[in-house]
Amino acid sequence: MLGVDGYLGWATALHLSQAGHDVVGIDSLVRRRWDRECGTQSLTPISTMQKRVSLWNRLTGRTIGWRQMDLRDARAVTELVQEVQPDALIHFAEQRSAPFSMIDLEHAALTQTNNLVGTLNLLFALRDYAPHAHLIKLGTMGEYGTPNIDIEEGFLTITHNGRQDRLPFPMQPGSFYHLSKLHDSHNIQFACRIWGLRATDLHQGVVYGNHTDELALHPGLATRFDYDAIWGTVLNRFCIQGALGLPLTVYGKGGQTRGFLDIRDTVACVRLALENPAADGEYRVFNQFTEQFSVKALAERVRDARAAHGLKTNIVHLANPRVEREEHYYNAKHQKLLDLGLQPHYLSDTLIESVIETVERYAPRVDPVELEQPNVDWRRGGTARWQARSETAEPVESDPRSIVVLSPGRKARRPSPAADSARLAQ
Ligand code: NAD
Ligand code: USQ
Repeated sequence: MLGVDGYLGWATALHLSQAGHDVVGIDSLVRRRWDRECGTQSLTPISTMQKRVSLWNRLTGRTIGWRQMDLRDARAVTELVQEVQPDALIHFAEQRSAPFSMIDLEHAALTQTNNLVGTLNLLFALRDYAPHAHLIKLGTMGEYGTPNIDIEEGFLTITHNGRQDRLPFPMQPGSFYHLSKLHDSHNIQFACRIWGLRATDLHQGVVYGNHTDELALHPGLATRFDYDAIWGTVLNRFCIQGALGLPLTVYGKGGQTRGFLDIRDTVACVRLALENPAADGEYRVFNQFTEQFSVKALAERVRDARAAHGLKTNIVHLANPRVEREEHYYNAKHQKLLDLGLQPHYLSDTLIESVIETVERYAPRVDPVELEQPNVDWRRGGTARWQARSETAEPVESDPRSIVVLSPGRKARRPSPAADSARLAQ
């Protein structure tokens, strides 16, 4: 399990461990460092990996192995695969924020080198030491963009000049982050074709929620939960804005439509892919989401859930910091995981209310500024607010292996405003 310290990686590790799988968790903990750089922190306090895995062991008797490792380190990755001889590699370990990747050249290059080099290292290690292991890679629905035709699951049958072929679906990603996922997809597909590796590329939609059966066992098992303008995803942000009585920030007209899923379905989908592996040489794509919504419709759902308790919520339309279609056709297929037995948890008012309850518990940790305005613009990069933060922030990278050249003008480390995160970080 790669990326085990993250929002989804930790929840999935617990779910698979509970289901009887032997899990070894890997993470470089770089996300905790990126949080310090961005001045952001998880809404829920997250404990160190050592504490979380030992608590899990105490509560359930199950063991999750834990190793700190950077996937960009080819030798470490090779030795890991050689030693562990995994049946499957579940790969969550990437820079996953679209705004982060659009701040400037440094962050775009960091995103793409981190994501592509890590995945390439895994592919070569699999080729040499575990060619039959199943690679389960977290990709994204954002690889497709918003075409004016139905979105298929990875491939499209095309007739051209009287001839027909089944070809990769045409992709139009919407950020340097989303592009990194597409480049990964190409590399993985190529490795399956030339080396006979097997892989499932899970094109996942936007995830919401912070409860699974396993996470609910103890507050010390909590997974991270982001709400800020860099890392927070839209429904999680709306729930948190709503809980605090702040306006819900719809970017532009709000007709942007995306696939969404509950975190309980993320963990179930990964398990389904794991327990129903791709064949040797097969590269397959599952579109991993359960419902599609426009951003505006989501804001209205949150407003209505609060109105049921007599609470008033405003929806504001901010100038869109992203370059994206705000009104468009969207119809994405998502049948393959249902065929494997997925039983979706559809968006409910209870879910919205349960997130709101979590927010109320941790309200003192919220920085409301993070909920007001976006701080990255797709056309110009980091805004004045971002620039002001980065003047005093810890550098993005301190690793000598980094390929990215840091831009000049970074200053010394500042005391982190995210005091709890820093204390909890290893
Ligand atoms: P996250 O940032 O919470 O977790 C990612 C983890 O990967 C972090 O703990 C980070 O430290 C680790 N990591 C990053 N680069 C690494 C490297 N080079 N070596 C080792 N560890 C590294 O992100 P998340 O929300 O849990 O997302 C997990 C995956 O799912 C990502 O690949 C993301 O693109 C994908 N995804 C997420 C969502 C969502 O809504 N959260 C939706 C679709 C797809
Ligand atoms: N949006 C708002 N208001 C906000 C925040 C976002 O209107 O306050 C809008 C955005 O403009 C966008 C949509 O909501 O149209 C989704 O934005 P997001 O930040 O929730 O999601 P995105 O940037 O696409 O990225 C997230 C995860 C990423 C994952 C992706 C899945 O961070 O890792 O790959 O969702 S998908 O969107 O299907 O590509």
